Amino acid sequence: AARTTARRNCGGTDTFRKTISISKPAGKPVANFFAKYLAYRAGDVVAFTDLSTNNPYSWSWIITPNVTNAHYEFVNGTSANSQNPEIKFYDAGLYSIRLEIKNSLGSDGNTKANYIEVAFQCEPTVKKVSSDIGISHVKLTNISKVNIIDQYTASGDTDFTLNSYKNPVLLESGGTYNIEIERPTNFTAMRGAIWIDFNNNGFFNDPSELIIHVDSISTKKWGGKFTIPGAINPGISRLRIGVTFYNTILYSCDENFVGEFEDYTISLQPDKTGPVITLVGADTMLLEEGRIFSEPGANAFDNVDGDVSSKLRMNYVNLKNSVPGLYRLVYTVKDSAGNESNRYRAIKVIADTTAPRLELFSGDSIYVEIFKSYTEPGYFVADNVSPVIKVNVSGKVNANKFGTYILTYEAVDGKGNKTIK
Ligand SMILES: [Ca+2]
Ligand SMILES: [Ca+2]
Ligand SMILES: [Ca+2]
Ligand SMILES: [Ca+2]
Repeated sequence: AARTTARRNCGGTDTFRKTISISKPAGKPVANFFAKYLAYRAGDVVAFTDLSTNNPYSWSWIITPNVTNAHYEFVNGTSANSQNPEIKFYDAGLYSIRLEIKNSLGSDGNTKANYIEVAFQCEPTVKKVSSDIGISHVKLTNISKVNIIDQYTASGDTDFTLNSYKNPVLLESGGTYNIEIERPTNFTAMRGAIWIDFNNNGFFNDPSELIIHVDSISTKKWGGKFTIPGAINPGISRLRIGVTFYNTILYSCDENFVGEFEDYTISLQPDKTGPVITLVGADTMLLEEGRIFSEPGANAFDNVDGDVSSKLRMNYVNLKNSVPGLYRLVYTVKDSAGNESNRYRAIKVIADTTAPRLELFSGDSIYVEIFKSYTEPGYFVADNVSPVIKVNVSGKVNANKFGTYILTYEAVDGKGNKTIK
């Protein structure tokens, strides 16, 4: 513990204690780092995370573009000597990133060549804006009907707007999504289109990048379903929505006569989401000792593969119906991309409370002729748990004397549950 005395300007004295742990590095530092995404647009900010080991105390970041006049800047209060810098890339190109670090035992450097890819982002323009030929609401839902974009804007207030820059919306390969676009009025028929830059090059004219187009929209709402292809360039990309007058051409990147454009920042990724498992019946089920568990089943639904219930595997973890206790049933399923999901059901085996089943042969009443000897007709007995049940028969029959005689049959299982007849 360090003891420090601090003096204040006003003349008073404060004493405080502070515990500082000082550890020696285990060895020379090893430089490493990463950025969450590798493909960006000119003007995007890239956050780098230091992954170096052995406690470096100094960091130096060296950025080398593959073309001249590619500009970048350390932003958000970071510098070339920050541990986790944020860099804004102004120009298209490939950027090699080198991190040099030091600790008291030595130094290390790590270069990732052409690590960050920055593409020029084409943007459209519109000569005339109109609130009728505009976009006032964008709703994007995933296969589970969860809204992943639900954005209200003024209709036709600007020709081009970039939305949701801070929180890119995740769109996964193979995933099916539904998009609905709205405008406040429908005086004029308009033309609408939606594009996604799947190969992440800043343009929307590559094969299958026009995901939805409607030539004449006379309603307030339009849109539809689309699926993200398997061939994508993973990273931060754009979804673009554009509208114009119905009988004019809609240009995703050039000058349009009338209309409105909105971009949404998206994160294009392979399928990383496992199926959702839904249990039929309760999460915890009671099972009486000795009874056979009847599995009510489960369903599994994947964001890409859809219904994968037939691929569900079930595994009882040491379920013993003869031993009261808590057991677990594990449901496991994998989607076609190999993402695995698990879900559990608890099975509580409770003590035997069921009395034995006892059936008397020849029914409950028997008539015996006087002076004929009485022969016990017998009985059937069984229990849900105990294998052998002893039956005590009490009472006597005197066949030499008229009368009614009562015999009592008592069957008891191993837990003391009784059946008396
Ligand atoms: Ca708008
Ligand atoms: Ca493209
Ligand atoms: Ca999946
Ligand atoms: Ca029993």
